[in-house]
Amino acid sequence: MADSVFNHVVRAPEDPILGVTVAYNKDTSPNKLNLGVGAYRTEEGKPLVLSVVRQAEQSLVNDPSRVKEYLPIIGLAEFNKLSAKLICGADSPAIQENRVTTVQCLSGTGSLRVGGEFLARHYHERTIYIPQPTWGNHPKVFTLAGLSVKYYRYYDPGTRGLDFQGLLEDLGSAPSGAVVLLHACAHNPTGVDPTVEQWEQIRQLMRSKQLLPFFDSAYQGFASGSLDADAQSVRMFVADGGECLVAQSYAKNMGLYGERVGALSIVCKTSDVAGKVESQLKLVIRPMYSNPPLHGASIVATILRDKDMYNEWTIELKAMADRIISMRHQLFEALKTRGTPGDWSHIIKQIGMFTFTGLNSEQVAFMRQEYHIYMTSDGRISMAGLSSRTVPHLADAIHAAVTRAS
Ligand code: PLA
Repeated sequence: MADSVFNHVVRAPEDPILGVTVAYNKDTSPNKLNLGVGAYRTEEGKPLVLSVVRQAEQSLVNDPSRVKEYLPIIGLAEFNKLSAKLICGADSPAIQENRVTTVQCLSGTGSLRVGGEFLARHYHERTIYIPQPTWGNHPKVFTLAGLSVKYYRYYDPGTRGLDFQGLLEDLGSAPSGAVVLLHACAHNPTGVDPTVEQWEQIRQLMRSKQLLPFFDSAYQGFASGSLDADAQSVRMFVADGGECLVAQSYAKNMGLYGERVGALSIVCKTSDVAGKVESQLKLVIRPMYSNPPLHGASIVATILRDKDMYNEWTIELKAMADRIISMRHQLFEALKTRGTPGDWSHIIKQIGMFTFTGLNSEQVAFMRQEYHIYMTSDGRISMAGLSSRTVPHLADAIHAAVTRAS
């Protein structure tokens, strides 16, 4: 023991998001509630496998012609094509003109990482601007990819809304050519998105300064219930003919969390450039994990290629989005009924999976200790983990935290 060559290794802290689940799993209280990680639960508090996903898996399993060969380095060709169409729009000129290269990656995270490594190797400006705040893994992914991370103002805690002026100022003073990470919709953790008019202003500013957009699309369809509405920001940037990167995840919108299925698309000016970019993406991927897994991408391709399955997916997706919105209303009403001090209207105004409550880390710790409710220390709660049954418990906890622990 004493002579281990790893003696000097210090214990690392748990991940700020996934570590919440680790702590939750150790809790023996029957009332415990995990609102940390963004994972959809049913009204019964159970994980959900979409019925259309079960169908797709059945048809895959029943097809004896299917084998387990390696996929190509860039993954399943049909999956890639359909993924680009899903985010850019089926009639996107960029796709018709063959200017989009898409590679299958390990969910959203893997897509961001591959995109980051490509930029670090081949793009002239190594600085990426990410919103303040953002998903906690963003700065780590991009730093390790070899980019240098800077922040732009995004959220105003005073208004619990977008700091649009700050955003425009910070992007306006970024060096020409810098990469800018944008959440396509349902900004994590704030739940605050720009309006379409604001997106248009952001687009004009970024194009005028040659800032390169890198979209993170982890919640397409999950925010509004409409796949098209949630892709609007990306489509505005694709429609102007300029270049951009998009990381897509099927974790939330198809419930394929653990299958690790996602895609990186790079929209280029010409098909010749897109082809060369793709050849270099292969050199990023091959030494990292060689090629991506087959099963998840096959499920997605099965659903996206079939009109009936696709329609069924949109219905199930809308139901998930609607249930989350209904949880927002129930929680808001429950706090109103309790007369909890403060303005809680942001719970119903915010978009997507999370509510950025404004609770501080002491209040979060209090709720964990006294009520066995688990959330990230920044006060973010996953609305998708809530149900009609657990709303009163959460409302009691928030009420107590606000009135006693502050
Ligand atoms: N981008 C954003 C903005 C995300 O919120 C997440 C997941 C990802 C990318 C990556 O997802 P994927 O690799 O699974 O496709 N964020 C979760 C989970 C839901 C996590 O932290 O890993 C969250 O609770 O914030």
